[in-house]
Amino acid sequence: MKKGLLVAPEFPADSFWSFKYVMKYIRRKAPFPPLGLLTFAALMPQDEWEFELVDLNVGRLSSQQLRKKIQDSDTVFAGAMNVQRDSLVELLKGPAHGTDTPWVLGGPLASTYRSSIMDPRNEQDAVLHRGLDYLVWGEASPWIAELNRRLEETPTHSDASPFLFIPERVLNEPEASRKYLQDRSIFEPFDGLPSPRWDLIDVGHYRALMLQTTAGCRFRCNFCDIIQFNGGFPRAKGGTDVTRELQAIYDTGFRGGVFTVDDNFVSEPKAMEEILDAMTEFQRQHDYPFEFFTQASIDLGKESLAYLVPLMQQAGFATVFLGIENPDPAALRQMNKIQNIKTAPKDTIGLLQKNGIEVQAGFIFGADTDTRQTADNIVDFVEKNGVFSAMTGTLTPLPHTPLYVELKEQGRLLEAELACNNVDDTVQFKPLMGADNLQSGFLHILESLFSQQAMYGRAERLIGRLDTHIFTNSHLDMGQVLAALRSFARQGLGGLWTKEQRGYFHLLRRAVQLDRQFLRDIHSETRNLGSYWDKMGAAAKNYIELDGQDAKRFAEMLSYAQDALVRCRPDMGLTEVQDFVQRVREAVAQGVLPRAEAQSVYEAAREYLHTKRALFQFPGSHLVKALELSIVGIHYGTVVEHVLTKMREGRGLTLSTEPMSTRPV
Ligand code: B12
Ligand code: SF4
Repeated sequence: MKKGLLVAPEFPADSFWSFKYVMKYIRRKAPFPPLGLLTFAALMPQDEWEFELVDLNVGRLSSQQLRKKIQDSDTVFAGAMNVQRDSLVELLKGPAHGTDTPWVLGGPLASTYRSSIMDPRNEQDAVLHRGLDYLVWGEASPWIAELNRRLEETPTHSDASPFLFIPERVLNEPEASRKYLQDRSIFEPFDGLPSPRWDLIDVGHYRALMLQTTAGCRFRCNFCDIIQFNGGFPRAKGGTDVTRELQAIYDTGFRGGVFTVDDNFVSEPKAMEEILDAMTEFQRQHDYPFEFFTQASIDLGKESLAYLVPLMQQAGFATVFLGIENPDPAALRQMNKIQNIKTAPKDTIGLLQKNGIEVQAGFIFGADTDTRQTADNIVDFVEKNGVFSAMTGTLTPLPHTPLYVELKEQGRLLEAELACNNVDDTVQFKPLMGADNLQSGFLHILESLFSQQAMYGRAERLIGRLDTHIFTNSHLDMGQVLAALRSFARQGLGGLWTKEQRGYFHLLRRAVQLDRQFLRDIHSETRNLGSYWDKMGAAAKNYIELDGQDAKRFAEMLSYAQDALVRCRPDMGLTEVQDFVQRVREAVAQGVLPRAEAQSVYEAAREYLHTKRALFQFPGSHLVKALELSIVGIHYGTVVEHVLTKMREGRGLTLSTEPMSTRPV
C-alpha cells in the first residue's frame, strides 16, 4: 500500500469563520473538518492507498514531526483555499524543503489561483511553484486515474513547474470566460460519489460536520469564482445518496451541527424537494440528531420558492447564510446580483426568521457605486433586520472572474497580495470612493456592528424575531451547559458593573421573559383548543360540519397537527403524513370532516403544543440562543478588536494611497 499524507493548512485566527477564540469555550479544536480532502481520499483507489490526515487547525506539529511524516509518505495531498496560503507556503519552505516526496494541491486555491502559481509573480508564488508537483483544478473525481498514473511514473518531487490538471476548454477560453459553465462534459454528474472518509478524523475535535447535496449555481455574480470551477448550473445528489451520507455521519457517533456546504442550496428547487424529504425522513427516524445550516440565494423568499422554507424547517434547518452583499440596488446591479433586486432581502430574512431559521449574511463594501454613506446603510440594514452574524468584507477581485478582468482592463487591479480573508485583506483594487473612504467606511462597519454592546442589542432583536420550531432535539448536552457557564463567568461576572455587562444581562433577562411569555401563550392555546374540541366533538356523531369560522380553526389545528406528525410520529411515513394532511385539508374545504379524522387532528395538535411547550421550559430556547450568540460574539469581538488595532496602527488593511490613474468608462 502507498502512504498518502493529507494536509489541511491552517486558517488565520483573525477571521470571522475561524471561530478560534471560542473553541476553548465549547471544548472543540476547529469548527469544521476539511471535507474536500476527506472526499478526495474516498475517491482514491482504496486498495492502493492508505491515508493519514494532518489538520493544522486541530493542532500544530513541530517542524521535525511534520518533516518525518512528509518523508515517510509516498505523496502529500494538500487541499486549501487562498486564505490558507501562508500556512501552505510555510510548510513548503520549512518541513518539506529538501525532501523528495511529491506534493499535490487541490481545492479553491489550486483552481482560482492556478495562473499565479504556474507563472509566479512574487516570492510566495515562487515557493508554491517550486514546492508543488501537481495542481488539480475543480473537482477531484475526473482526475483520479490520471493523477495515479502520473504519480506512478514520477514518484519523486521536482522543483520544476507543477503539472496542471485542467480541462483543455477551460485553459483555452479567455480569462473570465463563462461560456464553458454549462459544459456537462466538464461538470460531471454528481451522484453516486462515495461518502467522505470520516474515519480519518476524530469527529470530537470539530464543532460541525458537513454534507454536500448539490454543487454549482445558476446565477452569475460578477465576483464569484465558485461557478468558474463548480459549474454554472446545479448538479444534485439523489435522496438515496443523501440518506447514505447522513447515515455515515450518524455512524461516527457525531451529533449536532451539520453544514450542507452547497454553493447555493436552492439552486435546483425540484431536486431540493427530494433531498429535503430524505433529510426529514432521516431526522425523524433518528430523533433529530442533526441541526442543519446552509447557504442559499435570496430568491428563496420569492413566492415560487418560499414553499421550500417549511420543508427546510421540517428537515431541521437552524441557520441559513444569505449573500446580501449590499442594500443598494445600484451596487447589486453592478455585481450582476440581480436575484437580490428581484426579491427584497429583508422579505427573505423575515420569512426565514418567522420559520425559526436564523439568518447569517455576507456583505461587501467597496463597489463602484458605494460611497462612505454605504457603510452607514449596511450597518443600518444589519441592525434593523436582526442579522447577528453579518460577515462584512471589502470587495475582493478573485482571479478568472469578470470583476477581476474588468478591474485589470481598467488598470485598477493591485495584484500585490491576494489574501482572500474578508476581515484582513490588502485592498486589491483602486476603489472609486477613494482609499480613505474605503478604509474609514470599513472601520465604521466593524466598529458599529461588533462592539459587545451592539452585538447584545442585535442578539436581543434576533431572538425576538425567531419563532422557534419543533424540528430540533431540544436536549442540552453537558458540553453546551459548560460552555454557557464558562461564557457566563467571562461576560457576566467580575469587574465593575460595566455597560457591556448591563447589555449582557439585559439580553439574558429578555430571553427569559420571552421563554415565559411563550409558555403562557402555549398554555392558553392548549386550553382554548381543549374547550373548542369539547364543544365540537361532543356535538358530533360520525361527521363534523364546519362553518367558515370552524374551517379557519381547523386549518390552524391541521398545521399544528402536521408538524407534530412529522416530528413525533416516525412510525408514519412522510408520504402517509402528507396524504393524511391533504385528505383533511380537502374535507375542511368542503365543510364536512369525519369525526375520527377530526379527533386525530385534535390529538396531534395537542401533541404539537406539548412538544413546543418543552422548548420554552428552563433553559428555554430563547435563553439557549442568547447564550449561544453571546459565545459567538466573543469570537467576532476579538477578531474585530485585533483587526481594528492593526488598521489603526497602519498594518492590516493596506490601502493604496496613490491617485487613481484610470477610471472606468
Ligand atoms: C464550506 C465552505 C466553507 C466552510 C468550511 C471550510 C472548511 N473547513 O473546509 C467555512 C464556512 C468555514 C468557510 C469559510 C471561509 N471560506 Co469558504 N467555502 C465553503 C464552500 C461553500 C464549500 C467548500 C466545500 O466544502 N465544498 C465541498 C467539498 C467536497 O469540495 P471541495 O472542498 O472543493 O473539494 C473538492 C475539490 O476542490 C477537490 N479537492 C479538494 N481538496 C483537494 C486536495 C487534493 C490533493 C485534490 C487532488 C483535490 C482536492 O476535490 C474535492 C472533491 O471533488 C466553498 C465554495 C466552494 N464550492 O468551494 C467556499 C469557499 C471555499 N470559501 C471561500 C472563502 C473565501 C472563505 C473565507 C475566507 C471567507 C471569508 N472571506 O472569511 C472563510 C475562511 C475560513 C477561515 N476559517 O478563515 C472561497 C475560497 C476562494 C478561494 N479561491 O480561495 C470559496 C470558494 C467561496 C467563495 N468564492 O467565496 N468556507
Ligand atoms: S449566488 Fe453565490 S454561488 Fe451563485 S453565482 Fe452568486 S455568489 Fe456565486
